Amino acid sequence: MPDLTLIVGNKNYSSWSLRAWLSLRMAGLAFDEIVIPLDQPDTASRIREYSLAGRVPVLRHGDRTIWDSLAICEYAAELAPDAGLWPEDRTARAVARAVSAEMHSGFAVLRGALPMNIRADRPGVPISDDTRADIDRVCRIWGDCREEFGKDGPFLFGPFCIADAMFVPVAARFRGYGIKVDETARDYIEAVLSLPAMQEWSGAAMAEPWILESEEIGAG
Ligand SMILES: N[C@@H](CCC(=O)N[C@@H](CS)C(=O)NCC(=O)O)C(=O)O
Repeated sequence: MPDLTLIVGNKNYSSWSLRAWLSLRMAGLAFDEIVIPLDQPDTASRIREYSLAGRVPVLRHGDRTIWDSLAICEYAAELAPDAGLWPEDRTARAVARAVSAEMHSGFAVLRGALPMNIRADRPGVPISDDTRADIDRVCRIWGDCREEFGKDGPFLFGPFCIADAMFVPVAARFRGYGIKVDETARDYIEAVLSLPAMQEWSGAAMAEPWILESEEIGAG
């Protein structure tokens, strides 16, 4: 059994943590977890005990540290090569990597305007044109992947893969803020949020005591 520990932020708010956690879970890897709540006086010092980059998620494997969500997802794929965390087909795999990288490095407007908040049930938050453009781009990615590569399952490339882990926090945002999307996107959101592992994460998020005002848009 690998000696793995994943350090994550609050499950309700930490979208990057969710991506890494879900990849490890879907790979079938056993791991311990440590939750470090964000925006607390000791958050920075607690994260720096594990990573000088000062961000979660962080994966510890024995005395080795892997930081950054996408690097952790890649590491999970290498530890569990039979788990299918990347598509087998080379073209599908290249596109899966491209859309994962696009999520990892982009969508700053969407991420800022609609912070991940698993507990949120707030349809009707105002959406700017720039946010709508990011939403439309995400839906286009989902539609194109589903159409070209998704015939063998309900996820972007059929069976679950890292690209789904990268987009699952966006699916949670769209549901939580009642974002209007097309039918393909609606079905995809339902599929990823219904994953038992995702239900497990959401249940833990709901039970957390911390409320971060900066992330609670459209509240009250
Ligand atoms: N590029 C990094 C981003 C990680 C990141 O920004 N994590 C946030 C939480 S979701 C964080 O650690 N924030 C630290 C803080 O707020 O003090 C990754 O993909 O892992």
